[in-house]
Amino acid sequence: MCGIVGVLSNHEASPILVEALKRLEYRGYDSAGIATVNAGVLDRRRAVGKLVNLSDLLVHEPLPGKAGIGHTRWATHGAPSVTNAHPHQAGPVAVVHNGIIENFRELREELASHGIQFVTETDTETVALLAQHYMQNGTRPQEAAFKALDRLRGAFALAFLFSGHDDLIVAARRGSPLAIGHGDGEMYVGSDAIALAPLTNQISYLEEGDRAVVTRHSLEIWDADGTPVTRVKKTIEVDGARIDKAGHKHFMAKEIAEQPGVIARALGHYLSEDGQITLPGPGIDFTAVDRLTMVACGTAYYACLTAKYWFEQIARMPVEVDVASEFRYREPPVPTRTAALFVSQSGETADTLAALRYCTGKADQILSVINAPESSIARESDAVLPIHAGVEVGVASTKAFTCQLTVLFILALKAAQDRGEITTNRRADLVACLRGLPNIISTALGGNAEMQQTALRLSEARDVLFLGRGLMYPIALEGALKLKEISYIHAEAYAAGELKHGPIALIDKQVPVVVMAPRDALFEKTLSNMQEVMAREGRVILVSDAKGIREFGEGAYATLEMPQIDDLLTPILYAIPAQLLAYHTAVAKGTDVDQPRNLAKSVTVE
Ligand code: HGA
Repeated sequence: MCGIVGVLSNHEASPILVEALKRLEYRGYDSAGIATVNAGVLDRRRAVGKLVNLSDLLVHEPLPGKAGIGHTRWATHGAPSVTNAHPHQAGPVAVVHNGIIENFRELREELASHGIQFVTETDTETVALLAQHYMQNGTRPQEAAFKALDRLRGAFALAFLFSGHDDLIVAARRGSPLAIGHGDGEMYVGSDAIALAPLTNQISYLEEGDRAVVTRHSLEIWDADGTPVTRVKKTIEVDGARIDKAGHKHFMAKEIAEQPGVIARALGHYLSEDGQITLPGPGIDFTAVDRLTMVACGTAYYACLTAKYWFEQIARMPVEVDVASEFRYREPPVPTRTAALFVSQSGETADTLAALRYCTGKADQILSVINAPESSIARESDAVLPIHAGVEVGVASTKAFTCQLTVLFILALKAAQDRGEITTNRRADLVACLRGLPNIISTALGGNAEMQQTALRLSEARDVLFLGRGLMYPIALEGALKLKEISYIHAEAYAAGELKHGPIALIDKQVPVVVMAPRDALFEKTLSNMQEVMAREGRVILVSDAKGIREFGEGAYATLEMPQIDDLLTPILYAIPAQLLAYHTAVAKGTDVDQPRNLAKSVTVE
């Protein structure tokens, strides 16, 4: 959350900053701002709402200067307003920040006791004021910034710019990622390398606790102990996909449509020609562990919940799944011979990273399933399993979810194989089914028009329930989450068997109930729950295969037919209607699909 960028250029900084911020807007769109130094003078422009408002402002009030910093905000402290927008300036210092300064109240009191006044409600302003305070007795900008950094508790990525210094940015990372880009006589700072992609593919990633002093021709870095260090300069793959909707109305639509291709790509990385499972790097030997603990947030958590069924069913392996923000503070015991697995699209999810750190040194193996191979979670894992989904821009995760599921399924299959719990034939069957998945998903995507029709009905509802049993329960949860996220309709998911333990009280003819029920071993049980809903005038939208719909479809308010697939792989397939229903409902309601209110991608704060 919150995107940071900095440039020391030989060209005008404003357009470069705005272009880089466009690629960071997925991190927050409450406000945006930039500051530059021009002929020694520090000045800034800020606007509430999306980046386009800042661009418009810059047309009328240009901001010259070749050195600058920029920010796109997801507010934690203080409402989205111009006053609270970054960069925050205190005299000769401007600061952009991603994270939370946890001791800001205490620091504010201290600064107030020196007669220093605050103009914003943010935690970040404290950093600018502290640096200004330290500069007052003639301390050089770099030292003043470092002294300010010494005082901060919490998580941050920060970039400082100073009046009178048009060849200096001070940057620091603690808890939030920061990358330094090397250009030709130019230097850049960015929350992620993708933001800098059009500028350079030469990147040095700051490590936890690093501080950097950046000029056009130099980069000096000190680690958390204050020791001068060098961080390798890597050539990264430049991905231009971020700002291209490829003819689709929304990034989310594009990313939903990309799923057959990206799943095929993921399969190509994990399955050899002869059907063997090929894990990258050291992989994992499942005979060396007895249990698995999986930790994640949001959609990735539902991917873990699905994987729990797989590991338990086919590998007969005990699995715990937990929400990272609960796990990390509960501090659960981690028994010996436990592998801990962390799932995060961005690889920067603050709570998941903290949970990983809690397990480091306690679990036998730290594994991660991520989309961003250079992320903090990836770098702190013993074995990294990339999902190969490509850049995901839509805030509501789609292709990352199905790619996470694909990789987790392969991992469960590997566990079953290592533990001798699966026959060669069954394993070969499942590998063949996996290979057929991209085609089956393409078929499911072909049902888009029906989804659109059904979504029109959903768009009129105030509340929607999702039901599923077994492997469909996590998909019901994901369906409800997607709908909430982008259409703002209140949606809840329940394990179908739980219905009569409370939620059935909500049923009446105004409440659509989406039932995810392939014709699997649990179908008849779910069928009974559907009957219970219909007996109370609830409107069932049944998502099932041809057989399921033939047997039950009659009394349903609507039916959505899915292709046939092996029961074990139904979650990956049924994720498609969950996504499409939410997408079309949001479009029908006219909400901002790619940038839903209050949300941001890459949750780097607690
Ligand atoms: N605390 C700062 C920055 C918020 C942030 O990093 N969000 O992801 C603010 O509220 O402006």
